[in-house]
Amino acid sequence: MDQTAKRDAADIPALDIGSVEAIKQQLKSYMVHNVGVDPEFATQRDWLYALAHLVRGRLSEQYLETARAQYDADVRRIYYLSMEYLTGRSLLKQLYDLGLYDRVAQALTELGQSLDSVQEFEYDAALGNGGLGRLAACFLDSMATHRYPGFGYGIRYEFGMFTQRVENGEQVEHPETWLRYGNPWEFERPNVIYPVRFRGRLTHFKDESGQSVTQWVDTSDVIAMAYDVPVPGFESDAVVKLRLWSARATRDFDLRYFNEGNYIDAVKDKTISENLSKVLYPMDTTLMGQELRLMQEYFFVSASLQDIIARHHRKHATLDTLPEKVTVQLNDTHPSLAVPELLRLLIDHYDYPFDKAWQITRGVFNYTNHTLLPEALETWPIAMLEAVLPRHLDLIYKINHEFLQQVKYAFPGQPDVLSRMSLIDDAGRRVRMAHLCVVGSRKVNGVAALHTELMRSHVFADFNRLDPDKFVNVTNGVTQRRWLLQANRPLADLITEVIGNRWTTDLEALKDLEPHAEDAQFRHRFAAIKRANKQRLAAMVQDRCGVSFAPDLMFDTQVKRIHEYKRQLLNVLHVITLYNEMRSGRGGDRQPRAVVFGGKSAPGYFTAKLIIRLINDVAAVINHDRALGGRLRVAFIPNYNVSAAEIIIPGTDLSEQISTAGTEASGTGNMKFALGGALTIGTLDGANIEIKNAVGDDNIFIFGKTAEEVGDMRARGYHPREYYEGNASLREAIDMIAGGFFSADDPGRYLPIRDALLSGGDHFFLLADFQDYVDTQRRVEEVYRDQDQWVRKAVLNVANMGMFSSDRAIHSYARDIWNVEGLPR
Ligand code: B1N
Repeated sequence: MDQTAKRDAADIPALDIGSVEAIKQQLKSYMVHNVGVDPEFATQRDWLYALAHLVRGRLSEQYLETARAQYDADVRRIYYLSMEYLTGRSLLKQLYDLGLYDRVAQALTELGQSLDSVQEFEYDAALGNGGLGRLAACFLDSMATHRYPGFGYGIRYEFGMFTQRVENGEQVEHPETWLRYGNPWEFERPNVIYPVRFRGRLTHFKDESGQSVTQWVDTSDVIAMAYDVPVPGFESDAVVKLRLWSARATRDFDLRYFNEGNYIDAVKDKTISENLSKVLYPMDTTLMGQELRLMQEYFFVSASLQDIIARHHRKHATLDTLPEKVTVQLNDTHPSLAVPELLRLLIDHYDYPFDKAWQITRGVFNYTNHTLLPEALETWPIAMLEAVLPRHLDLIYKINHEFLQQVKYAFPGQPDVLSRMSLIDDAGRRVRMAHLCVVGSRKVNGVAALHTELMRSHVFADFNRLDPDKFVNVTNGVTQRRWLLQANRPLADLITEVIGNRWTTDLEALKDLEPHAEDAQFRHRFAAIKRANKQRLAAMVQDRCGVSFAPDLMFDTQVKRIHEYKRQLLNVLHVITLYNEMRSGRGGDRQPRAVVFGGKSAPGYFTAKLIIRLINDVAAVINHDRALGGRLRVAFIPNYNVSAAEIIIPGTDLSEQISTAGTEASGTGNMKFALGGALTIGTLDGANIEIKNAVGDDNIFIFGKTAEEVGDMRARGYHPREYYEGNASLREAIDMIAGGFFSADDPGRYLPIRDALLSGGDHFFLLADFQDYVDTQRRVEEVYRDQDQWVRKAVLNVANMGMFSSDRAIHSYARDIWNVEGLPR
């Protein structure tokens, strides 16, 4: 090739999408060339695919530019390792990011289509359970927007989070076939493949120089194949790559069996190895110690590290510089095997001695802890690790030996400290993955101030004494592009009209709204937008639940995973109390309200499923009680997911954030609601505390025991029965549930709920917080009745959400943990 030809090939061609006319031409061309359909007969879904392919083409241009710039500058790269990415739909996001929204909407209109209806055909990418997965999606958006050299790794699950249907009031799980029509955003990379090894055995021998060498042999291998999804930033021209691994059977494996002539068994075994990326485990903060899950975790970690090393080698001959050029963020302990895996690669494949390899490894990783709930802390049985990953277990023992030497030196004569800090549990049967992460990481962070404090003082107290600088806080955040600009366009437009659009990339700018809280004209427009959003939510409730919500009701919402610690049951107890007061006229004149619930339960979580059923039973009784005259309505919206959240959150007046203090690490829904102009009723838990500090005590409704008080009660002995016996309305509500008032067809259905509260010990202190909650709900009503005052507070909430942007979170990871700078916007 001569120089001119080379230069020509190096030019990145640009799609012409500069005008409505050009976009129309491109769309028709994509319809013919990529979708293979006559534009005249194309369906709405066909238009979605033509459009998505066009947008993907533009993203690819930007990605290549981004990648070239990063390669040339030899930047320090940030790798985010997460088992979950809860992206939702992407079309509108990409159009906003690329500044194409208006032009594309116009082009579609001129083609006789509508962007609004076409975009509905996109499936939600639900490769995550809840907050942890959604946080990962927000972080990729913020990294791209602020031009950080970020890169995400995960698993391309064929079945993401299940679809929830409600049948006879009960959750029923249905598989989510989101790939049925293909994923138009991804690039399949059949040539980006790595072997991932499992099982086998270890052999030990001495090499020529007398060094002892361990070899891992006779393994069964699976191939990891890459799919790349470009994630654009907002008006930044930068793109972050999300690389998702899919499991394939090795060729070798196929050949062996095919040659033996056992066709059926060969295909069967092939299916078994391809099962690795089949399904997302639908569990949020509760674990299931299944071998397949362990294998998934190792599968994506091993492929990702091999890929990271390959990319490093394109520019650097040695791995000595890995800590300087690479930083890896572990999203909880799910990718914790990355620590022994990098160690293994350095020792077994690149001939580093243990000490040097361990030094490099420790310089690369950081770990984010997302929960302190004991049932969610990962530990794996040693016997399972020995069978599935014998070499890693061997290295974990070596790491532990080294580490405990250091502990002995730091805390002489304290054997109890040694056993508390060990990577192996007291019984010697399980590996503590969180300890492995802490020992293998440069920085460890919690996700809200209280959570980090509890992490330092409780679960990692010994580690904190050993190395206090290791522990830092980075409070979570959410992207204002999705949760305000996209999900609440009318409010976004009003804000921009009044204070300009700087808030889209610097949320602190919202502070300029504060004076407008005193402007009656502004409040009036703000309230009108809320009302329209409530009508949109009411239409969804009508459609999905067949329940009508009048827009002057106060819309009171609790949407999140169903879990005892999140205390949906406390909300139900309040709803029943309100019902009793309304129908007896006992409580005086009450503010009419519509209570919205939504969320999925882990399929095997008996109590959570029973709570869903109770909500639906209570809703049926209340909604059919004509004596109420529509003053109280209750709906459980099935299949809560990102797309549903985009409608539910902006249409809410009151946000329920009522977890037992000390249990919700951060919460991120709390931030989305406040950003959408809802007021919060909440406990002093997770990021609620920081929201309270930001908006001021007068603009939030706080109730309940503090984390410290909860701790004291637990230590001193807690007696839920005393609350039951001492509180008539609480007793009435519980007795109605337990006595079959809401389940006439099966009066004993909810006895397990009464037992969990009374004889079971009420682990989450619902009864202790009940009266304060009910009283605080009264205060909410009083404020709501004074709409002027309510709207003023709502405006002040929005104005003070600046710090809850995922941009702020990412800047703080970059400064305090990663030591990287974004390229200028
Ligand atoms: O992570 C979110 C926090 O805002 C929430 O408070 C927290 O509950 C959530 C095992 C988890 N913690 N742990 C998980 C998810 C899946 C799984 O298999 C645990 N999710 C959270 C973001 O920081």
